[in-house]
Amino acid sequence: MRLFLALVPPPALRRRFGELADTAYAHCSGKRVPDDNLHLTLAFLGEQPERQAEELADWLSGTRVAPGQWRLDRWGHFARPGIVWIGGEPESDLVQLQQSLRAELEDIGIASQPRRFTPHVTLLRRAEQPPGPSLPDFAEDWSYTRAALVLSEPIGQGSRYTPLAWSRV
Ligand code: 2AM
Repeated sequence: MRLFLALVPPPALRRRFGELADTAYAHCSGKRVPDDNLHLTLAFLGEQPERQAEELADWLSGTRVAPGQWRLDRWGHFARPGIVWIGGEPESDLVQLQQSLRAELEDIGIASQPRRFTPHVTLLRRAEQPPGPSLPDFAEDWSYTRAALVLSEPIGQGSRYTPLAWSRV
């Protein structure tokens, strides 16, 4: 089972991210992430056996994530996979959150990626162009209280994401 830990945006924010994905697509082309799949990855866990997935779900259900607010106000780009994303200040509370989850995962014997974390929400993959200055300014605040353990399954050309467990609030 391919698993990751993520923050999942509430519906109104997801729609707003979807609008930004449309805007990015109009400028950069590539493969737009469907609204249902828009998220922030906190830890990519890779392939895990079913029993490990159950243990992870138990662990996360008993774990509290420090609630926080994240301001997204900039376009970003990872050149190699052609990823266009939105994000914010590189030094946010999310970095501490990612590091503490990574450490807790290590304690229960699970390695996760990435080691160096740039908080971002991927909007496009395999973009033909990087985001340029013609993209509009924006600012969105994301108040988060919990993280999800998400199952990723291939469907057609893309992936289906299904939350399996949530952290305690
Ligand atoms: P990203 O798109 O937000 O950058 C589910 O597959 C999520 O896990 C993806 O959205 C991707 O995050 C992240 N991911 C996939 N493969 C990964 C890898 N090898 N290392 C780190 N993160 C990965």
